[in-house]
Amino acid sequence: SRGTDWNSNRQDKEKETNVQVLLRCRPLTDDEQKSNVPKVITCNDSKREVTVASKQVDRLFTFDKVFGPKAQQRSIYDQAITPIVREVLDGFNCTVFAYGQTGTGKTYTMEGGMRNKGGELPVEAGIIPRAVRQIFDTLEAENADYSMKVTFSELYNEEITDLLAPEDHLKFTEEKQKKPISLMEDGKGSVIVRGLEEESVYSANEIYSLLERGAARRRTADTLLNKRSSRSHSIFTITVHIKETTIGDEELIKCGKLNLVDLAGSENIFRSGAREARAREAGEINKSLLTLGRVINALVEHSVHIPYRDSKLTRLLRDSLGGKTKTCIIATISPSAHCLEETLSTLDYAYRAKSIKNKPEANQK
Ligand code: ADP
Ligand code: ZZD
Repeated sequence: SRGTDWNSNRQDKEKETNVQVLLRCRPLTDDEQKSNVPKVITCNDSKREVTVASKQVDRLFTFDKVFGPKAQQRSIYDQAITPIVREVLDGFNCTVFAYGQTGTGKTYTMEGGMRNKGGELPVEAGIIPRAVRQIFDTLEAENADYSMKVTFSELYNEEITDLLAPEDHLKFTEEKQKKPISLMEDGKGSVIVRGLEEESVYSANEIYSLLERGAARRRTADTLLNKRSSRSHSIFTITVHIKETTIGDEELIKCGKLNLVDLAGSENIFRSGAREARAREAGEINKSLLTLGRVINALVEHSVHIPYRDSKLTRLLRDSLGGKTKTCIIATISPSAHCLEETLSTLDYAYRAKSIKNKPEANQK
């Protein structure tokens, strides 16, 4: 009947949530400070506003959260990511993207820096190590019966590299490690990556050693090819299965997944005219980043056709954009006047993404 239709329709609507968009502005570097580089960005964290001073008119943007240059790694994590990780442990899929020009702090935000070794996390630890810690701390505190898997991969030039591939796969030429990784549809509309090492992990320290392996492998790839890291996307995924004991004898398994994605530098798209032509010639066009922009535009404009299938990144993260995953985008910018043009394009891009709606749904087996 019409009554029930209206009812289910309303329930559907209630489940919709917008993609959360956060803005982070890094401080001026020591060098920038020494050479008195002018700042064009003012952040008002409590009002969630960022203002850009430009030649003619100032522009003001509001985001779901704004983190100015003084914001510490810990406060970003506590305010923005803690609730997301809680959702993962409640059986949701969640994705956090870092988007911005190279040098604005994407990797600092997602991974952070490691200053000291040993038990405690360094103050500069980013989202990945902190999420790992929160997940283990929570599961241990709840005395949960769980299993966990992680993958860490890099997407460069439409090819996926496994950053966790075992050593012996790497002793041979690059060809050998590249070959087996491919994307497959699983029949239920999701995409799976075939040939990616899925490591079962039992402690936070075990994950940290894997991260170390991945970071080292990436550094090797970087020295072999200049600028590779700014043109590649890195994707770290944790999957947790939690056994629920219900009052009856039924056994429920909650499954949550967290994707942490450090995107290629956004300067690799939105080029115009001659720069675009030159970039094309140099093979610098980043198909995945371009398609991500097109997917966002198509979703914002409610287009009939969303071009997910046009790149590996958008196939992999399809569910994070308009699907059942809860998604958060962290846009990173520099305060410097020298970056004004790129900063405005990042802010416009991020602002558009705010209107994308997802319909998060918990997984249950
Ligand atoms: P991206 O990944 O966007 O290319 P990085 O994360 O490599 O940028 O950051 C560029 C530099 O700026 C690094 O030296 C990093 O440590 C520093 N940096 C970035 N964001 C911050 C921040 N919020 N506070 C202090 N240093 C930062
Ligand atoms: N950003 C650093 C890695 C880099 O670019 O090399 S920081 C965190 C997440 C994913 C991969 C690495 C890390 C990182 C790290 C540093 C050095 C050796 C291993 C891992 C890190 C930082 C703080 C706590 C845990 C891991």
